[in-house]
Amino acid sequence: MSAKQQRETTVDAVIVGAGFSGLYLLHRFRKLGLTTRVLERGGGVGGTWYWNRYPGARCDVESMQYSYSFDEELQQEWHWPEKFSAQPDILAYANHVADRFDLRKDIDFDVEVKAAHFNEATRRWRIETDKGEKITAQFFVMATGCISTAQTPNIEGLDNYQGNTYHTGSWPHEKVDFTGQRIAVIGTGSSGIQAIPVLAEEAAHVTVFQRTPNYSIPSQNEPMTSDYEASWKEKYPALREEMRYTGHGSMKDLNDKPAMSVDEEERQDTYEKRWEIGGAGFLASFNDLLFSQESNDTASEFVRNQIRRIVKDPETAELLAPKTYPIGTKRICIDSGYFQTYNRENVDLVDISEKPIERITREGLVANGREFEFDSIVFATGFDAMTGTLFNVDIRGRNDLALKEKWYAGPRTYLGLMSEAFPNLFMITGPGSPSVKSNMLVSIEQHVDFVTESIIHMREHGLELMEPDVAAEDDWVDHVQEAANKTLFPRANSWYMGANIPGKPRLFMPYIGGVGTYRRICEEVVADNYKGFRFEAEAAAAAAE
Ligand code: NA7
Repeated sequence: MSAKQQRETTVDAVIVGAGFSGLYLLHRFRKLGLTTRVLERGGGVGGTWYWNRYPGARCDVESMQYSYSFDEELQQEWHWPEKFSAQPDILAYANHVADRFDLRKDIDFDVEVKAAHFNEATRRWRIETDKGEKITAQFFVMATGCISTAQTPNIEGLDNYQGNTYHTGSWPHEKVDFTGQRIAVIGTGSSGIQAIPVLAEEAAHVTVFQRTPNYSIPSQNEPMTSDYEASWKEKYPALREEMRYTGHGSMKDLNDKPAMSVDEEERQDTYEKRWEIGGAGFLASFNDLLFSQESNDTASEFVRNQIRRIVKDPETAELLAPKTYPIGTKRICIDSGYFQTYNRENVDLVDISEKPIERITREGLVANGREFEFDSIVFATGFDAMTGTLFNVDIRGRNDLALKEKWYAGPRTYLGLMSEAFPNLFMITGPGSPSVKSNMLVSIEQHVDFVTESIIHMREHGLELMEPDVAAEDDWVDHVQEAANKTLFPRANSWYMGANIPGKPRLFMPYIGGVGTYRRICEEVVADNYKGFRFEAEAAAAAAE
């Protein structure tokens, strides 16, 4: 009998995904004595960092902050080679964590979950995999990440193309050699912006197809210095605790002044300094950049002027300068020499903002009435974010209600953790939680701790099922929208708004009220006897009543 066949098919918990959420969940569930199976679509751990192996892939949060805090020895012993880590280093870290805590033995790789149905009679989830295995579990956790379903646009003729195609979000494991090739890159979000400078160094020619230009700030990445590392490690527990109550779950040094409260000289000076420091801290230059259009305009114009300064060809510079949405309302990009790349002889920019790519041909593609030939096409076209991966599984709760059906007009959750009619289904960093508007590691740890402690609470009180109240959920859904509507975020056609996926409801999916504020709300919910959640006693206990 193979090791896999010996695995139990009735367990306390099934976790989908072995990224940073799934790994930490498994660690905590095990300590609790829960029998747990983790089912992972990929061939290894690491989630996002397993799939996104494109050249130049790098985290846009500093590694001293984008790492686990739950184990003091781990955070003291691990060494990050750079300030902003490259994908291979983050993947190595995920593998180290899996080995260090001996997690692999409860993870099945190369297994895709197809369906999960809640059975009201048995009060258990029945989970079905693509291998035909059926597993019964009391708790079912979707730890599938927020941006894990890669999206290739449905362009006519794609199947006829004779060259190679790649998607940044599902990159081959072996090195792709682009030497001497003419390549197209479609998409200029974070992935395109990171990949283009590296591809341009290798390929004979790169043509970038841009639908919407992005604001990007230099990362000013550098090798980790021992002083900087020590400054974090000396005070790690205290700094981590401070991060948990910040706006975004990271230390950004927010200037507490509004942009228009200072004169033009101070404003420009502030932006200059932040640009020199680099990274997403640029958006913390003033405290109202994401709330006031007037203030935002000054930051947007500063970045446009930086682009005009860097890019030598004025026409290209103008095309690269975003003008149709406020800075920060589409995810800010962090780059290493992106705009400078357009000064290279072997890089061209094609603006497709007016007319989409017409079709893909055997040799290349047609855009703006012009035919291009390419050896390879790289799709850096993003993801069906926040809900896409949840909907890929046929999740059904009470009365056979499909999650996709319940959420047809947009996600409905309480705290981004659970949805009414789906008892004991937890989502890690689900829609309606700070998730992608935060340092993911901080939000992941908070959700994993919340879920684990909820299960401890249930066990201590003889409770079997946990589920939000409809009223609490409705209020939370409204609150998520109210918080978004106080900001400039709804003004952009971003993936936060579902706008990149044809037919997806247009509404802001993450909770923008702040990581610290959200955490306090969760703490109050628990302190108030899990206000907004209802529980059902274990069946035997209920029958005895
Ligand atoms: P993004 O940020 O969604 O970027 C995708 C890019 O692809 C963006 O420029 C899109 O233009 C473009 N796109 C998407 N579909 C098309 C079509 N059909 N034609 C032309 N261009 C298209 O994804 P990334 O992978 O870069 O980044 C995702 C997140 O990963 C990132 O925010 C970080 O959190 C890490 P659009 O702007 O929609 O006009």
